[in-house]
Amino acid sequence: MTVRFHLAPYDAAARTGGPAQCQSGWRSALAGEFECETLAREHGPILPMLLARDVGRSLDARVVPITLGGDHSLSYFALREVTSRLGPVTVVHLDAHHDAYPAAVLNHYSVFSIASRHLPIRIAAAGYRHDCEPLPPVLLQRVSGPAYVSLDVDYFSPALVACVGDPIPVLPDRDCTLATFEQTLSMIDGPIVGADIVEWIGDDSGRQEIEFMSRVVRALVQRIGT
Ligand SMILES: [Mn+2]
Repeated sequence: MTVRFHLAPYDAAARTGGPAQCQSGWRSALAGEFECETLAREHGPILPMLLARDVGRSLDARVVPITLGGDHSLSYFALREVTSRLGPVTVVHLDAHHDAYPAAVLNHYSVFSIASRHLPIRIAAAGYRHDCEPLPPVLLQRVSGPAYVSLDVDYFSPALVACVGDPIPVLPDRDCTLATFEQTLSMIDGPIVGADIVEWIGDDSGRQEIEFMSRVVRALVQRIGT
């Protein structure tokens, strides 16, 4: 096994609650096929620290950690473990939002302004379309060297993934689909050393959306394994 999932039902750094309600959604999407460590939501404020510990253990075991959120602030804790062990990485960030608002505190919309200030990362983004110059659904340039994939599921068209806190319609001729996600993965030349899939309110999802997320997970695992 080359990957290990870390299920982190946490949304205390989100503007509205929701992404902590994801455990049954993720379990259905993983369909018992993949190794998954689940943290208890009741851990509350220390859950991000426990996630960091577990991600660190996976990295030490030479396993690629994939965090299943939970809100986007969790990416900071995973990235801190990844960069402290492996050095600089390119974060391939797929999201409808840039999540880099300047803020004094770490939360789900400031995560990449804080991470860029404190961690050795550079960001290669696709899919942004809210409160900024829109970006195409696929990376514009190839990524070399170690990469970390951070996928906020509101990257996808709300027609595909509706159970998110702040769905943003896709722009005409710029649909964000499984195909554009896979094309973005194919733009990564180096190894994927870690990943997260966040901001999914999976417990509210119906069968179709769960099956879609299952395909997203498989596409990511397949790319990591190659
Ligand atoms: Mn987002």
